[in-house]
Amino acid sequence: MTKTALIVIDVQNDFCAGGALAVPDGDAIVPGINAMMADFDAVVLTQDWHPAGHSSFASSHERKGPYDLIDMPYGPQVLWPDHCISGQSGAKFHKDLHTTPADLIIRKGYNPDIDSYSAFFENDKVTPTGLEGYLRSRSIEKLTMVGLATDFCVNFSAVDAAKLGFSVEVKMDLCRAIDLDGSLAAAKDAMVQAGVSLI
Ligand code: VGL
Ligand code: ZN
Repeated sequence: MTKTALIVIDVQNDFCAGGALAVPDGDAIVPGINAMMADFDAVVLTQDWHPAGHSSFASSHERKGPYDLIDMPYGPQVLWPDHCISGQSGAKFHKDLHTTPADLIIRKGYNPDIDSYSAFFENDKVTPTGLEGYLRSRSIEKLTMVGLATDFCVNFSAVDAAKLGFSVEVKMDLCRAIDLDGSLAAAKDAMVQAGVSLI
């Protein structure tokens, strides 16, 4: 039997109602995610986890505001409001998300100079988080992804996983998007192009 994992992307306070980078209707997905956890061989939760002053924060750049685009050494980067600062309440999981069933909690975005949308690689596309090794050493081949935000961290995680050779599906009704300038439509195209099933 093919071994499966549920990958729950960034269901954290700052991406939910009242958070610093609230994704519209983000909280709505929590009960459905909890209900799916028992159906998988492994459950992995990811946590966006930035040091204060992170290079993806608009506040770290002069004359820039949230949602401006800048060029970083690794390519274009959207600037965000300060969010998911390590150890602070905004970085904690949504209070209703079940964390007990998680086999692994993986953090990303802790490198001050590089953002990390994907759960597999930082935005330089080469620095690994270690998640690939974890899944392979547990012989997991099929991934179902849910969480926040569809057009950023879910998208980048799903595309990287497909490129690495995992079978990947994204359960769209258990994701919510930020949707900046058509980013949701672009993300759907990118995922489909990479061979991800949107279900
Ligand atoms: C995310 C923007 C910045 C996400 C994380 O989880 O989609 N988006 N950091
Ligand atoms: Zn972030």
